[in-house]
Amino acid sequence: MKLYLIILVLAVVFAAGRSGGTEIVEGAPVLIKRVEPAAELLNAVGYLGDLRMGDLNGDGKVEFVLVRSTGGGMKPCELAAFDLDGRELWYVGSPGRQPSRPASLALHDIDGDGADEVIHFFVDPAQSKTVPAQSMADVSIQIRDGRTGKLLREASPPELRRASGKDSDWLHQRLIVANFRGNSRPRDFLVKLGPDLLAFTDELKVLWTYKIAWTEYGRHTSYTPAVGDMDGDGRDEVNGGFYILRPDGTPRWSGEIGEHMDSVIITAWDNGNIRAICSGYGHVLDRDGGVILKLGRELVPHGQEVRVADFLPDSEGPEMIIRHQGHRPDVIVVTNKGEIAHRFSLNSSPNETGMEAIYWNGLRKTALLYNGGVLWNGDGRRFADLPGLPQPIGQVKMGWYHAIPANVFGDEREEVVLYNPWDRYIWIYGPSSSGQFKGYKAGSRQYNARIMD
Ligand SMILES: [Ca+2]
Ligand SMILES: [Ca+2]
Ligand SMILES: [Ca+2]
Ligand SMILES: [Ca+2]
Repeated sequence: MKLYLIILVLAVVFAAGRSGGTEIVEGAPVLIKRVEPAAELLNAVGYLGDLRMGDLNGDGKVEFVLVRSTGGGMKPCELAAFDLDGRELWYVGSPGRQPSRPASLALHDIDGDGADEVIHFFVDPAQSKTVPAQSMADVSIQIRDGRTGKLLREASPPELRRASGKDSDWLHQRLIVANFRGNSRPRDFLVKLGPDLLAFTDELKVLWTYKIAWTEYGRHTSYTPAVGDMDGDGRDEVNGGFYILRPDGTPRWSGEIGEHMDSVIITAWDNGNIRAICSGYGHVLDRDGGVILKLGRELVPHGQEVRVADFLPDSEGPEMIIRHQGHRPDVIVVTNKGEIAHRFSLNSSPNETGMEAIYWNGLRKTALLYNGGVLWNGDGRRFADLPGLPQPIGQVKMGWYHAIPANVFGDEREEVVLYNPWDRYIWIYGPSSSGQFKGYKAGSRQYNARIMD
């Protein structure tokens, strides 16, 4: 507690210095905590690798699990759990290298007992010598007890083992928590393995599979599909940009509607209607693929990232911020009436990705946009630089600060949890606050954090 206070005071002093020595404005960012995992968890590589957060023991405080991989970064071989003070909770596997991100790891309370389980792929080193990186023949899916790391379930069904793919379409094997069966809480999950979508139950049974028809670079579907209930029946649909699937994996619609379908969402858009948001050419679709909005190729030649939140206080409902020219800092802000409200350039970050909506002022208030260590207002005014955050280290364009929005300290406003996979620290920034923290509660913004597209 003492150390925490010292860090807080230092951060406040630093923030004051950055803003020219004037007094701290309400909501100005402060570094609440910098987490450094115990040295033995960094192994010889000295960096985190990919990371997820959750409540592994149900005590209302956040813990972390890091993952490193083999097989060209695609096959997790090492997991380590640690708490906010960097203390090791458990470790399994053998030393790996930097995983391709987002790695196949999700923290979610799949059995509803208040503590998160760890769902992940894991390679069998005995088999991996003969299996190429573009194959899953040596990989199993596992569920572990978050408290101890103990293996609860493991499966290696033929649908997983025979999956293979190529090029960038094979990367980004994110596990996405979903509710396909209409349970009282999400107990299923989804993964895209190149051209194959696989849906699993909490028993690790394959619920369904779907074969994607588009796999060429620039013309393939979203790296990470999105899940959400588009018709209000309590079961999630899937949006992959070129397809919308029913909860049983059959298509409601499919079609090639734009190049560079890098980023997709299912969320409320116009008058509370739940829509499929698709970055390629800036599309908003209804649940049958009907076009609600199309910004078009001229405006959005390469829709790299799209985020939807209430970014503008004077415009009713949510807006879309879309990074519209690929790996560049240019964004446009579009209202749910289809009007372009603002165009501006974000600060540059090494990979020119990683923007995220942050409910910095509270969940029902205007959101900010995080990008590369800076918080932006939706109208293009720079809100604040996060004080004390060093320049990212790591390989060219690969070392940058990945963001998870979460309420972990202070009052009920969201903080931003940052990590660079090539560095050793986790940085938690929040609005300066004297409010009461009522405990961490995970939602889809944490267990299905975007991190990157
Ligand atoms: Ca905890
Ligand atoms: Ca649990
Ligand atoms: Ca539904
Ligand atoms: Ca908070």
